[in-house]
Amino acid sequence: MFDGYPLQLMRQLPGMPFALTRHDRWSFSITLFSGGFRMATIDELKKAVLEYDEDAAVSAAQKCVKEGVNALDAVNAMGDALKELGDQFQRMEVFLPEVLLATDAFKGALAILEPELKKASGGDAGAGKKVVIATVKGDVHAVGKDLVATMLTVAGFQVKNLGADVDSEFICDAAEEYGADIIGLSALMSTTIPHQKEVIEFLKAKGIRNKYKVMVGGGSTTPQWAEQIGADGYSKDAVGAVTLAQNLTK
Ligand code: B12
Repeated sequence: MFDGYPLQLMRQLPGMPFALTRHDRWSFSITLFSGGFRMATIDELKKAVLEYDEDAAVSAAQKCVKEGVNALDAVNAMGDALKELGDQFQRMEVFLPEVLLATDAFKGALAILEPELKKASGGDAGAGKKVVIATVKGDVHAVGKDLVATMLTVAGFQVKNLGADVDSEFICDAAEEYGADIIGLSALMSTTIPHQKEVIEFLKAKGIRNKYKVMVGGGSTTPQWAEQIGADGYSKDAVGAVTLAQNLTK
């Protein structure tokens, strides 16, 4: 590549470094460095979610797969986009329909990235242990809980996803029926985290608290809250949830 005239101009475009090489008087070539290239694709994906554009998110996710972008980095970037959108929502710069469309964009792209997440995971961390997971009563936020369910599944756990806005007693009964080792409880609102406590109280009342490890997560929860309600663990994200689940079932 450098066999022509020794003229090499390095340039740095925002997020995309490249080298411009002159071969002879008439010909040049441009090399895009893959790090920057991949970064640009992740940025594209994040932008698509921020702009609640599902088609753009799906095609950016496809590009990520083609370019071998780390699928987890891509998923995390989409999570950041949703959080950013949440801040915009609080400032009343966007409204519920836009946020809802953004979650569709997230889900569409996640479906493309899921097989890559599977490939990247060792696949046997869960060793067939069973998890029942739900977003608690009164809370419809499902994206984070679904992401945790996906990551647990690709790590080899058997996961029964009960959905969102799920009644506390129903969660306990489902855990019994499924023969779960772990109950995962998601709550994103300060008004709904008390239902995490309620599930634990139901387990106690039924005399089955010790049959299960209970892990909690979601925006409004904290490690202190988990301790206060007598949960067995807390994780702030899906990757941590896998490690936590693994530790809880050792
Ligand atoms: C998307 C969204 C919605 C969507 C949900 C669509 C869906 N099907 O999920 C819609 C538009 C429906 C919605 C509605 C509402 N929302 Co909303 N929403 C959001 C938003 C923007 C993003 C949430 C999200 O998906 N994040 C991306 C995922 C990947 O992150 P995550 O959920 O945090 O999950 C990660 C971790 O928390 C953790 N985790 C999650 N669950 C679990 C479980 C376990 C067991 C473990 C271990 C870990 C874990 O791992 C996940 C992956 O890394 C947040 C903003 C924010 N900052 O969170 C507001 C937010 C949560 N919403 C909020 C509010 C107020 C509402 C509404 C009340 C608005 C209204 N006026 O109607 C309603 C609630 C309706 C109801 N009854 O539930 C507030 C909550 C405030 C509070 N602290 O109480 C927030 C924080 C926005 C804000 N800044 O005001 N919302």
